[in-house]
Parts: sequence; C-alpha cells; structure tokens
Amino acid sequence: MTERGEPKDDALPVGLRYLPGRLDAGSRRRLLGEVLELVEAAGWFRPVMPGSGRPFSVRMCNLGRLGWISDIRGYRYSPVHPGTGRPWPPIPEALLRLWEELADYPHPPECCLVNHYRPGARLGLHQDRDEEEFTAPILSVSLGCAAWFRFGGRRRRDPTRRLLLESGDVLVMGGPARLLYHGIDRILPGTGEPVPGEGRINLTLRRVTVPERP
Ligand code: MD6
Ligand code: FE
Repeated sequence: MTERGEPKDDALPVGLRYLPGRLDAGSRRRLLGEVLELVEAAGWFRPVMPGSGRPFSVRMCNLGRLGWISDIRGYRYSPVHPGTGRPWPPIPEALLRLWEELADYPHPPECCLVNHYRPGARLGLHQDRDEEEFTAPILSVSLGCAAWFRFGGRRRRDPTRRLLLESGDVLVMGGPARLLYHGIDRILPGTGEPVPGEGRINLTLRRVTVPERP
C-alpha cells in the first residue's frame, strides 16, 4: 500500500484520470482566492435531499451559465441561484483553460459546481447523471484540505476503492468512467491550503447540454 492508501499496481478504471499535484501552490492560491471571491458575492446555498428535505452537509454554489441544485422537488440545473434568483457568476479563465487542456471535448463547460466541506461534512455515493451530455467528462479540482474519495462501478452495489484527493489534485471522469458511483467519505482537517471557514473546496466542471450541430 502507498501512503495514498491504495495498492500501487492497481490500475484505475478506464476513463478515470487521476492527476495528483496538477496545480502548483501559486495556481492553487490564485484559484481559491478567485473562486471564493465570486462565491461569497453570489452566496452559498444548502441543498436538501429531494423528497425528505434533509439538508446536505456540504454547502454549494455554482459558476457558469447553469448551476446544479437540489431541493425538495428534485435535482436539476438552473440558470439562477435558488436563494437570490440571480444568474451565477462566470467560470474563471484558469478553469476554462484547464478544461481545454484535459477534457478532450470540443466545447466549453457550462457549469462549475463549487462544494465546501467543513470538518464532518461528507457526500454520499452518487452518479452524476443530471446532465444531457454524457460524452463530455466531468473534471474535478480539489483545494484546501485532503479528502477520501470513494469510487466504484456503474452499479451502486459494485465494489468500491478510495483515493486520497489533496489540494491541487485533478480528477477527470470520462468515457466509460463517466457514470461511476463515487462520493466523499470524509475530509482530513488541518491539511493543505487554509480555506477561510476551514475545510475543503471541490470544483467540478461539467458540460450540461448537448451542443447544437453546426
Ligand atoms: C468532491 N466530487 O470531490 C465530489 N463528481 O467533493 C464529485 O462528486 C465528482 O470528483 C464527478 C466527477 C468527479 C468528482
Ligand atoms: Fe459527483
């Protein structure tokens, strides 16, 4: 086992790209500052589980034309913030460039979901399937303290493994890995860049709609 908690020679599923340390310290600090400035101005929201209304332990915001939201009625993408009714702030240039470099997809992302985990917060095993476009990957950037990322197969009952995601790590879930079940078991407070309000910030870039054919 490596320090990252995984057998070294155990290959990742096809389509899952794990890029540890993809962002250097300067890029991490600038990106965190830029994202938090936009999000603090727009405001965080606390999603709730459809049906039960049970609140998530993670707070969220979005950047881009469309934002992922969850309320009593269900999961969906919305062009406006559910609390303020205002459009989401734009996706920072640095993230658009990262998508161009890594996504292997010829159109820009439409959504950057911003998750903030405070100590004790977690995210249950889920598939990201509220998008219309599944040929685009989801690109995830981790900032702040480290977290245990759990992933399995395309069925909830498939066996799972975990990866330690640290500040500056990038994960791309595309192709056959696009619909893998995954979640965050827990964060490791006190590691990585300090985040105001403590904890971990995760950014996921998504293409939501199918582009029109020229
Ligand atoms: C997180 N990430 O790292 C949660 N989804 O906080 C996700 O749910 C996720 O990392 C799709 C693709 C990559 C991810
Ligand atoms: Fe996800």
